[in-house]
Amino acid sequence: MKLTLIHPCIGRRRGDRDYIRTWQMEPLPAATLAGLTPHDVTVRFYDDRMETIPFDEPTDLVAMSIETYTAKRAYQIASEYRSRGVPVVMGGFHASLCPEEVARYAEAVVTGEAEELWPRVLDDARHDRLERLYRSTSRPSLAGLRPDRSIFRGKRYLPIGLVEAGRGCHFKCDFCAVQTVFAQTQTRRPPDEIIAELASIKNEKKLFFFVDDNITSNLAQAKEFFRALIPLGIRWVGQSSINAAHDEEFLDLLVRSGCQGVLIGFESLNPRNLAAMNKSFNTARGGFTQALANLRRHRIRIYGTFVFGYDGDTAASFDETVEFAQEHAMYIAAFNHLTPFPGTPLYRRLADEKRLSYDAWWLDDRYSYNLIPFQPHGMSAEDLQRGCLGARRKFYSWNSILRRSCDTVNRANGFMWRNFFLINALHRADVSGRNHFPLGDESWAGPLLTAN
Ligand code: B12
Repeated sequence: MKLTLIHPCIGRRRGDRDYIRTWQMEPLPAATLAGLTPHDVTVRFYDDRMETIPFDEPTDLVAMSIETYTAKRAYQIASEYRSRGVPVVMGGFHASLCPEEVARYAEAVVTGEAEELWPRVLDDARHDRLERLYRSTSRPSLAGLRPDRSIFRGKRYLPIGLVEAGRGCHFKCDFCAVQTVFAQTQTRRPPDEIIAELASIKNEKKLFFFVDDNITSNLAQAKEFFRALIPLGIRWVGQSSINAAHDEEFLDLLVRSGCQGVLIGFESLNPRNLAAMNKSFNTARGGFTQALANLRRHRIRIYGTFVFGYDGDTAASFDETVEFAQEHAMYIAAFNHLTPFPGTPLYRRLADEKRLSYDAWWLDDRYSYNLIPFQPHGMSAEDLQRGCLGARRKFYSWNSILRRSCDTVNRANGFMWRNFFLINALHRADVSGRNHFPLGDESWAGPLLTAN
């Protein structure tokens, strides 16, 4: 049996081959599926972000992982294969959030995690009896997880090793697809298995990215893992909630285990906005100022993420927020507009308030990256869009990059300082590169092939 795994891109401008460089990392969902696939199945993998998919190459089954932003492109790719008689299976976040929609463009849809279901799906495909919907009803154990990274050989990824230590987060932020899909639960891999995986790829990567939604979701387990990590001597970055920054033992272990920086979702400087998104825990124990001072004392670099468009935001919010990120000399930062992902409490609230501007923004031909898919309060959609773009331009201006590069934490070691310039330059280029990036390939012609 021949299986073709595809990682779809968000889209592509007509006639263009370029894709957003800062997003070109090794996709773990594909490696995870390859690792769960029996050895008698021949696996091929194509990354739509960086190579042309050979639709005419013979294959028995195509499998794709789809996110809301990549759904439209995935349906285009599926139409190509399905018109050639090849069955397509889709899974991933968007499939879990809207299985009915996805089922229109695929022979089979898998919701939730693949670990327990994937062998059955393959067996059903082999015997020509694919079911329309496979639902993972409980959280599988992550013990024994072995992503197969051989599928990435020869491709042009950023030189960062992506590894999972756990999945999910216990917080209930109203905008977050993760809390919806994993029902506010978190599962973790046994530390010795993560260490073995890291050791096997340690020589190929200079920096690791633990892709956990919130590596500190269970602080006690995180500490146990960081202790086990110390002897390995790797450099790593990850995503954390701010509450962990108030725990001295945690911060100490973070540094000793090789952590170079953490992504923290600050989201907003406005407590009213934080309350609306169910993220008031951000203001606990001295809030941002105290947390940032603690992180600075331990020389942890910050990737701050901010969101604009909650009802408390005004025209002044953009400058205030960028100045805050600059004042704290954040290594990098993201300034995104609020995005209603289907299935989230936020999406339901905006739908109830009749504030969504499209039936399904991710499929609408009028929609492109950075357009605001809902009606904000306190400013127009255009002002919100301009404000986000302006914030990114200001934070990634050469002046701001240079000033932040002089910060003692950002230049605390040569490796991260050299990378500071590289990463900031990439993000600077992507500010314009992302703007109005199309969803779906603009040069793809023809109607999407639906199942019924
Ligand atoms: C790492 C990461 C990134 C990396 C990209 C990594 C890469 N390889 O290129 C970076 C930082 C670049 C990134 C960028 C973005 N990301 Co991101 N990212 C993640 C993160 C944290 C981890 C992804 C991962 O590798 N997980 C490990 C894999 C193994 O787990 P998994 O994806 O859950 O897969 C399991 C199941 O879902 C299922 N499954 C998945 N696919 C398939 C397919 C089949 C056929 C089957 C059977 C099963 C199956 O089985 C897997 C194993 O159990 C996720 C959150 C998360 N928990 O997944 C967000 C997440 C995927 N990102 C998200 C978003 C919004 C984005 C951006 C749009 C952000 C932005 N505005 O800039 C961009 C878009 C990039 C793009 N698509 O081109 C959202 C997507 C939400 C949604 N509704 O689609 C997520 C869920 C975060 C969130 N909190 O909402 N991201």
